[in-house]
Amino acid sequence: MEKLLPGVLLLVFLSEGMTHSDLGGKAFIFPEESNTAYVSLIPRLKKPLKNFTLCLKAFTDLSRSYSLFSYSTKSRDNELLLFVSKVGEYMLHVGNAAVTFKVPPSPYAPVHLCASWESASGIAELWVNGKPMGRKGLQKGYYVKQEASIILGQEQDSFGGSFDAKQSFVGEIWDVSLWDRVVPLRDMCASCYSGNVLSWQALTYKDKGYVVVKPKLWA
Ligand SMILES: *[C@@H]1O[C@H](CO)[C@@H](O)[C@H](O)[C@H]1NC(C)=O
Ligand SMILES: [Ca+2]
Repeated sequence: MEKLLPGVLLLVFLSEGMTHSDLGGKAFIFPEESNTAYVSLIPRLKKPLKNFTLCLKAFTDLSRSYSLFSYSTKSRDNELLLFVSKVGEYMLHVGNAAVTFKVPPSPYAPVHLCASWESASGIAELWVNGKPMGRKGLQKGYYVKQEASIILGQEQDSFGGSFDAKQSFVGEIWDVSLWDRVVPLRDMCASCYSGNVLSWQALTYKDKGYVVVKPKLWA
């Protein structure tokens, strides 16, 4: 009986317009600016996150601010947020606090981003295209709450909503993965995208508005 449960849950999701799919080799394209287009990701998460590693790849030619990964809970809209405030400035938010990483700007090229955070020390790392951008500390001792609304394409200012077109993502995102541990990023391979919380190869998601899935253009 217990073994049947994941299948039953999946059917419930699918009946609500969810897709469960191996997106290996594919990307989400957000073709135009809006406050209506987004992809909602369903995590496999049973406990709060004491540690995490988030990786994704993206291409955009935006020069304004935009959200790359917006994970909200009912009490904190920026529970786990990866946000670009301007070209070359990446902000990682944990529990509504934030640190900024300055990255040599290389606009108009695809990026492979990995961010990790450890509760015990509060230390956050950002790696861009396999290179470290330093370490900063925030929210030492905090746990990232588990009842999440995870959205690509828009930045949430409330649980599942309050989007601003001027913070929307326009471009392509692929190979999104989330682990419930700190994965050593020095060894992170470009094709590692099977996180145990979110896996690009077994992704449960729901897309809304103008979002297109196509074969990816970059590795
Ligand atoms: C989180 O990371 C710390 C140190 O890196 C480790 O000691 C701890 O067991 C981890 N906690 C979980 C729940 O994985
Ligand atoms: Ca927000």
